[in-house]
Amino acid sequence: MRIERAELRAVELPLVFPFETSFGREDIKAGILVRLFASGLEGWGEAPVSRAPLYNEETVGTAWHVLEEFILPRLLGRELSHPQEFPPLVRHLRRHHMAKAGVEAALWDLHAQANRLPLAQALGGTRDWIEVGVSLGIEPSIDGLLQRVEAFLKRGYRRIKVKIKPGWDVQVVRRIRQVFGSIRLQVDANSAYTLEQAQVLRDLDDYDLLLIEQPLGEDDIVDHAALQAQLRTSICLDESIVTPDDARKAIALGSCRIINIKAARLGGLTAAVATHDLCRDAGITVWCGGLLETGIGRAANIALASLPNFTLPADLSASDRYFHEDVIEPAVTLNNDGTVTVPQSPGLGFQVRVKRVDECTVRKAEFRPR
Ligand code: OSB
Ligand code: MG
Repeated sequence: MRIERAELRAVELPLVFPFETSFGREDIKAGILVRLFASGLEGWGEAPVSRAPLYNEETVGTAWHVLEEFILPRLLGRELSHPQEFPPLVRHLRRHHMAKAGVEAALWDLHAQANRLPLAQALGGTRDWIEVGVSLGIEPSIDGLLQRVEAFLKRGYRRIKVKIKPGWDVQVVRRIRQVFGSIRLQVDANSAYTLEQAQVLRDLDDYDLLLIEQPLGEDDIVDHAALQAQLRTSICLDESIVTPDDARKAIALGSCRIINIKAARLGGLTAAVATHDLCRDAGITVWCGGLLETGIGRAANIALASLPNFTLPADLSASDRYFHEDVIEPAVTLNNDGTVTVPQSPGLGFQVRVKRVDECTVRKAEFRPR
């Protein structure tokens, strides 16, 4: 199909409660939505960038710039027969993975619609429902966090992830275990520690965590290998793995036993599936991460998480965990058994509420072949 026209929107959605990690606090979810028009169809994708370069180096501003000046001009007016033809078109552009991933997701949506396939099936997904957990930020007090944990367990979430940083780690995990017993529990440090602080991470070994996510440097795999050798608990890498090849190297070094797969961090769904397959062949556990995406990004994450080697619960919650009002309908809901149903209709499997998207749009532009 020929890509005739593109629309970019920078969006901002207020979060139902602030999300604080070791690198900062977010009150709103920012991002860029990509809408592509081809053969009477429209496809949607999300680049889940933030306003500041805190999780990774990208921002709303950098992604917009690179999309407008470099990525969209490579695509507009071009004839593509499969979304996998897109990554080679932009391979010479270094990094900017979230910007690329937003476009690739819209291409996958178009491709799935054109072939009357649910996106999950187009990607090789096999599950009708996925197990999900909730990711909870740093709170002003441990009691406040315990109340959140209780509320989400009551709603049926199958595992809890809590953000940690020095001073908000062992005592937090100890209290959660005391109050909630043997729930499935994991922690995410977002690079808040150094190898010199390994003792505190070793102390976490007593709490039977599913994993410790990205304890050390955001680009490190060497110190993580040294740390993994000292820990019983599995290290899971997030920030450090930005290409399938990074996964191969981290596995070879023994830097982790688990990998968090995010299509946006890896530059698109194609690279995410490749990383999933590589980890399956290496016997490495993977699960699907999230970046507080709007319903558009989350719909793609649901489809991705339906692939067979995603064996731990995804960081993927119902719409109401993030927003009062999502940009898709129906909203994502949690089943009573702590799962989310994978839609069976073509494409994303959700309707984009363009009116709601309009309300959230803070910048908009349209692009045609030059
Ligand atoms: O490190 O996994 C992370 C959100 C923003 C930035 C980084 C991370 C996260 C999450 C959120 O943990 C998971 C979700 O989307 O529910
Ligand atoms: Mg993480």
